[in-house]
Amino acid sequence: MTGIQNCIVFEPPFVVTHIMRGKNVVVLTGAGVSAESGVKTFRDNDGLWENHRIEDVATPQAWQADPKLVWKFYQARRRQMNEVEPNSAHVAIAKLESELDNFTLVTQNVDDLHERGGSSLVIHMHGRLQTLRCEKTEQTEHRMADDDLNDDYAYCNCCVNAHRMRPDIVWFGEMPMEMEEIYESVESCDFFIVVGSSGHVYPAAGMVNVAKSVGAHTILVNYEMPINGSDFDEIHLGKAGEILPKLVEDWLMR
Ligand code: BV8
Repeated sequence: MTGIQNCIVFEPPFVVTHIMRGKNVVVLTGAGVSAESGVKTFRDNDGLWENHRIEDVATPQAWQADPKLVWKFYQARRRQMNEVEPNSAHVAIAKLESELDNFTLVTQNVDDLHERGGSSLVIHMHGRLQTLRCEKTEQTEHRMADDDLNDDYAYCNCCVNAHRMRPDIVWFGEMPMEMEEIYESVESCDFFIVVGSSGHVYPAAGMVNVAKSVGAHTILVNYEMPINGSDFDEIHLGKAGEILPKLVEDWLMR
C-alpha cells in the first residue's frame, strides 16, 4: 500500500471494505474493462490508436475527408464484436447492479460486453458499435447482420431514398450522449468508481472531480496509474478481471 499525494494506492491482495448497500453508486468504465476480453484499448501498446492518428479516424472531419478509411476502421471493430466475450470484470459490475438499489453504469466503451455480461442499464456516452446512424435523419438502426459487416457502406431503411449510414459513435469534437442523465447521477452519488480508463478523454475524465465536489468517495480500478490518478481517494492497481470480483464481494458484504 503506498500513498501518493492525497490518495491511497492498494496493491492486491489489499482491499478496503465499504458498505455500498443502500448507497448511490456510479461506475464509469473505459477500454480497460474490455481488455481481458481481447478488445484493443486505445492508448496501450498495440492499442487502436497505434496505427491511426485520432484525427484520421475518430473525428467528423475525418469522416468527411476519408469516409472509406473511417468506415473500414469501425467495420473491423464491429466484426470483432462477434469474436469476443465478456470477462469477469463485466460480470462483477453486473452483480453490483443486481445487488444495489441505486446504481448507474456509464461506459466510454462502444462494445456491448457490459450488456452481454449481465448489465441491464448501460449508458453508452460515446455511442455504440452495434448501431449505425442515418446521415440524413440521424435515426439509428441495430445493424450487426453479416451483410452489415463488410467494407461496403451501409444504407438506411428510414428514408424512401436510402441514405448512407455513419458509425453511431461520438467522435472527438462531438457532444457525448446522455450527459444530463450522467451528471444527475454523478452529482448525487456516494461512491464513484472508475474501471479501466487512462483519464485522457473529457468530459469523462473530469467526472471524478464532480463526484468529489459532492462528497462522494472515489475509487479507481486500473492496470496502471492513469493521468488523473491523483484525483481519486482510493486506487486498486491490477487487471480488472482479476481484482474487481473480490472488491465487489467486499463492497457487498452485509
Ligand atoms: C466534447 C469513441 C464538448 C470513438 C471516443 C475538456 C472538456 C471537454 C472536452 C475536452 C476537454 N479537453 C479536451 C476536450 C476535447 C476532447 C478530448 O477529451 N480530447 C482528448 C484527446 C484530450 N473531448 C471531446 O471531444 C468529447 N466531446 O468534449 O464535446 C463537450 C464539452 C463539455 C461537456 C460536454 C461536451 C468527445 C470525446 C469522445 C471521443 N470518442 N470514443 C471510438 O471509440 O472509436 S473516446 C475513446 O477514448 C474511447 O471511448 C475510450 O473509451 C476513450 C477513453 O479512453 P480509455 O477508455 O481511457 O482507454 P485508454 O486506452 O486510453 O486507456 C485504457 C486504460 O485501461 C489504461 O489506463 C490501461 O492501463 C487500463 N487497462 C488496460 N488493461 C486493463 C486496464 N485496466 C484494468 N484492467 C485491465 N485488464
